[in-house]
Amino acid sequence: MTKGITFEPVNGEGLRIGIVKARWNSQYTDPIAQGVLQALYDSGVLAKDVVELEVPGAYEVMYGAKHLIDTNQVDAIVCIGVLIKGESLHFEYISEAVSLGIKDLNIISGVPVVFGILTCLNEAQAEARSQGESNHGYPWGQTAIEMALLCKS
Ligand code: RBF
Repeated sequence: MTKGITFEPVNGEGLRIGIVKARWNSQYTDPIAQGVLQALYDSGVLAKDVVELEVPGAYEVMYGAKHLIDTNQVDAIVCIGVLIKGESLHFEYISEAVSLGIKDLNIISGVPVVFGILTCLNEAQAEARSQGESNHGYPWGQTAIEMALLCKS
């Protein structure tokens, strides 16, 4: 499915998984979220145990994830956002903030938070990483299950 990574089969039944998805670049974040969901269901996670949250942009996914953690709704979270480099410096600032923010949540909260943020130089890269066989959402869903099981072990 994705270059350089393999996953053992796991049983995700009973795990509660959060998906925090940015609406910015939704033509890419929507199929990525579908890929995450497919991985969760393929591993036995029940639909009733999936909490989906939408936020405006990638900068807001950290707050969304923190909210799910603070309200004890989930065992692991996948944050989904797609940043595409533009004319301004926003790409650099938002990418760094989100990367560090998700890192902080992992270290401080004890709930695994998957870095499902694409940082793309152009639309073609975003397209290639969010569609079909190379949709990164599927392995990010598998990662969430593996880390939730690790957390409970
Ligand atoms: N959010 C994204 O998720 N992806 C982007 O590529 C993106 N680019 C942005 C570019 C500019 C110039 C601005 C002002 C915002 C951008 N955002 C993007 C939105 C950002 O993540 C956030 O929602 C807003 O800055 C409000 O906090």
